[in-house]
Amino acid sequence: MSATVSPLSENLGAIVNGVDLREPLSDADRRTLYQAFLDHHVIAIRGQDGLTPDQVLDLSRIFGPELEPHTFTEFHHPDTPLIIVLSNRVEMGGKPKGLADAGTFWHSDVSYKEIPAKATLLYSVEIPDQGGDTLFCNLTAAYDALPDDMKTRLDGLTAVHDYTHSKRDILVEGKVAAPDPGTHPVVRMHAETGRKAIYINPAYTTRINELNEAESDALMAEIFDHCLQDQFRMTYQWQPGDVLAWDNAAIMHSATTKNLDPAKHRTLWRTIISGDGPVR
Ligand SMILES: O=C(O)CCC(=O)C(=O)O
Ligand SMILES: [Fe+2]
Repeated sequence: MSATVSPLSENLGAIVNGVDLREPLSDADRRTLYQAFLDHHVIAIRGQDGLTPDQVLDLSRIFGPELEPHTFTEFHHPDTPLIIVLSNRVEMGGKPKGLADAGTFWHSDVSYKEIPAKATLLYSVEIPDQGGDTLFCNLTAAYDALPDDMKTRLDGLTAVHDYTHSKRDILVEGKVAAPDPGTHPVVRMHAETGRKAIYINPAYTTRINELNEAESDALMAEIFDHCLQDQFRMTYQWQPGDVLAWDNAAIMHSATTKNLDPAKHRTLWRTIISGDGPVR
């Protein structure tokens, strides 16, 4: 048995079949998974119930050598700080089992830091029969589809990404200290594929540095309207035992867990694969 790759939707993503992640992966399968990640930006491997935390960490390292713990220590997996638990379950005594509403806005993971996350991996432990989809937007295709004059206009612009833009509630509760904002190019060049992608997002990007505030707001609104058209979008419907890995240099995503019925339980494990330097 060896890995095969087929498209997940017209606009982005791929399904990888023919792998059993409970068994050691061959080098050839690891390469196939990584190439599918570069080519399709989001990859899904289904039917992988019963993975251990170590297996999830090993799998995450296909996408980069360094994993990083989430800033929010409260929901680290009991076995390892490199896995954070996302869950709307509440344990006996009222203690939440995980982070209940991570990323319920369009964002690219950790873009607010000088060195953002290269990739993110989610492993679904339990999934409700309805709701809790994750939404994706292909920022590489959105860049390619821009008119040439807009590409020229964006060339050389930089923008500020600030954690406090969308996370004010957590900060007010005093649970985390705000990292210093990051500054990145508005259009980034993928370190491995050389493809360009738009790299601003509604959750964290506060300002295009080279423009005045009104111009910056107007240009960002125009770009977000362009990106969020149906032709660049994919909705991922989870099943238990799914592994999803995505390339934060090529897509943005949004959780929909704010709309989840509290009687329906959703629990995932999440790892963050570190970037290897500033965004270019
Ligand atoms: O729970 C989800 O659907 C996605 C959460 C998210 O944004 C993330 O894990 O980076
Ligand atoms: Fe996210």
